[in-house]
Amino acid sequence: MTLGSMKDPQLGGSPAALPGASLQKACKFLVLFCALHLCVTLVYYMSGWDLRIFHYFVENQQHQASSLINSTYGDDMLPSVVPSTTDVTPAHTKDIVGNCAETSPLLVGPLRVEFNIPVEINEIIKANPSLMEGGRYKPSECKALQKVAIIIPFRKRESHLNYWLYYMHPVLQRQQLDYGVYIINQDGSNTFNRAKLLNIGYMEALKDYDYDCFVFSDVDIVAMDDRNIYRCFSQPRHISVALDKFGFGLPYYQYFGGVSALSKEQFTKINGFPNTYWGWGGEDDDIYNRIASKGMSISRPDSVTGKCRMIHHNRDDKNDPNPKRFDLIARTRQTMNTDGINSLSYNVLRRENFPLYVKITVDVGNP
Ligand SMILES: *[C@@H]1O[C@H](CO)[C@@H](O)[C@H](O)[C@H]1NC(C)=O
Ligand SMILES: [Mn+2]
Repeated sequence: MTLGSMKDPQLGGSPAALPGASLQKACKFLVLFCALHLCVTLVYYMSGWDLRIFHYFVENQQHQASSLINSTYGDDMLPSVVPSTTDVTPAHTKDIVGNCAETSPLLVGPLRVEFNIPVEINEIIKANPSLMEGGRYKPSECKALQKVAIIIPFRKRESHLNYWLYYMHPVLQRQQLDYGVYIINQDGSNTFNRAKLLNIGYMEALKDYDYDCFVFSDVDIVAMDDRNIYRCFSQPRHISVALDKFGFGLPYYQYFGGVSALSKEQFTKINGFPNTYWGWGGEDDDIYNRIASKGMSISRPDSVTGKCRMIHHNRDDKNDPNPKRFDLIARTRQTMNTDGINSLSYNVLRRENFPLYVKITVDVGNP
């Protein structure tokens, strides 16, 4: 036997003891190696499932989850969590010549984003000669895979909007999207209603074009990597998963604020967003609850691709934390069928086509 004939200098005992000891050692090593291999395989297998497992957990816990997290930690002292990466890229059905590639060849990856030098609207217009009026774009080199309406709730944030346009228009063009930018401007000085403005953006964008995907973005958040595609996925997409404000992670696992994307089907399935959240906070948690209650999960990019910068600012006037938000998010399941796109009422006061965006000024009413 070859094993038995091997010399082991550490075992200086009688020659007869050698074969047994070596065999035992080899077997131990083999068993250890197998166990290690099994563990590694198991960890890899499990990591692909953690979102789904968490989703079931959250479904049962959702009434407390969000409220507990935000009331325990202060608004600016939230712990960061590395987001998980379980996106399901929609299956490629057919590859007709002329369709844009699944991954745009124009992407460059990480981007430098700074907010220290104010940008002029005219230089942004000059830098984006391929844009059509109203901030519309369509790639000329291929047929875009999705028609995306970018909806931005707004009130008196001109300088933030300029930064957003300056950084995001080139990114969206490199992503080869057929897109349009809609600024939904809340008229007057009543309490702000972000989610209602998002619902209005959905309705108004559809009057322009047959959009199939809706990206809902805060005006003060810019992507730091153009591989973070502003498009829809087989599950509702959370885009701003690694904000600098939260240490480039999620403030809590169910966080769905900042920038997100829902297809027309996904949006319709949850009856759109709530209209009843006046003031700051909770509306994004309500949207999360709607998605979870319809059995959908959240698709997210990894925490490197998902890096985003937020412009620092003081709390706006008439956007104080909504004291009712915790009670509201506890009742999403009961209210979502009657509060949403099917109960939306508003008045459009102005619709203006600017070179870089469409601005729709609306009266959203009062609490
Ligand atoms: C919790 O904090 C996040 C991050 O600031 C915010 O988006 C969300 O609306 C808050 N939720 C509640 C219930 O306050
Ligand atoms: Mn902000």
